[in-house]
Amino acid sequence: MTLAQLTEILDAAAVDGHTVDRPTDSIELTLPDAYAVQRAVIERRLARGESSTGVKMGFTSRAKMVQMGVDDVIWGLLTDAMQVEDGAVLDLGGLIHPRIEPEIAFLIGSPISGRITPAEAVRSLAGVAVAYEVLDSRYEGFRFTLPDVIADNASAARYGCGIWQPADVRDLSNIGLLVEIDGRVVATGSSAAILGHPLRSLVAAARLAGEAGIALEPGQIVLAGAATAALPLPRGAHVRILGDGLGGVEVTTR
Ligand code: OOG
Ligand code: MG
Repeated sequence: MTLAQLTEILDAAAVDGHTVDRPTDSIELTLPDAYAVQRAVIERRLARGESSTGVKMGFTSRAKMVQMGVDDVIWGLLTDAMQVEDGAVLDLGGLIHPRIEPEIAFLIGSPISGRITPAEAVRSLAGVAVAYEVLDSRYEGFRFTLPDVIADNASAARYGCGIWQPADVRDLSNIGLLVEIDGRVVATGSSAAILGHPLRSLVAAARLAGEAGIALEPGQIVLAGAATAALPLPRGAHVRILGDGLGGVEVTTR
């Protein structure tokens, strides 16, 4: 299997919602190869008319590293087709085995790339919001190695953000996060779970952008990574994510 073939296979799998074999079961896939495939999959989507909306960080919390059995921070690329408006109904029809996780989202206000400090990261922001990510690994049972999941765009499927709040007026180090499904609290966590401070995830995103030879641009979003393990997302559910002093975001599935 060539990288071009793998790109086509993973693109089709994400579009129609079917599982595929893990590439590392049959070929050797280096991390740079895996990122090249991830980029090529997204380029196919952009060529079909989608637009880039930012990046998502993965495995920035211990809860996620332990749940998925990997231990390196990665990223995936977001497009407008993955974006869900706050309060909207999300059709899970095209997804395989969706999971939802609570996140903190950053809105970029001025370009960042390469090595920056947390203080520079916060100054680059136009806003911060409570968010969720809907994951849908294209591998059976959400089982993968690091190169597999990177090639599969870090399991990205959908995401939604609450109302943007000013980022520089509050301490983001320990924001309590709560996930409710149908009015019942099903998970709680803290933004501190994200690399000890979610701004570190933004710093890591800028570093990965620098390594990829790009910048995170004004208007783009950075999902900082989940603060808890991901939860199975059923149809017909009303999910609400609340962040202490940061508002919330809601979605209803069908
Ligand atoms: C990979 C994506 C990880 C996060 O927030 O840590 C991720 C997966 O768990 O399938 O999005
Ligand atoms: Mg995530």
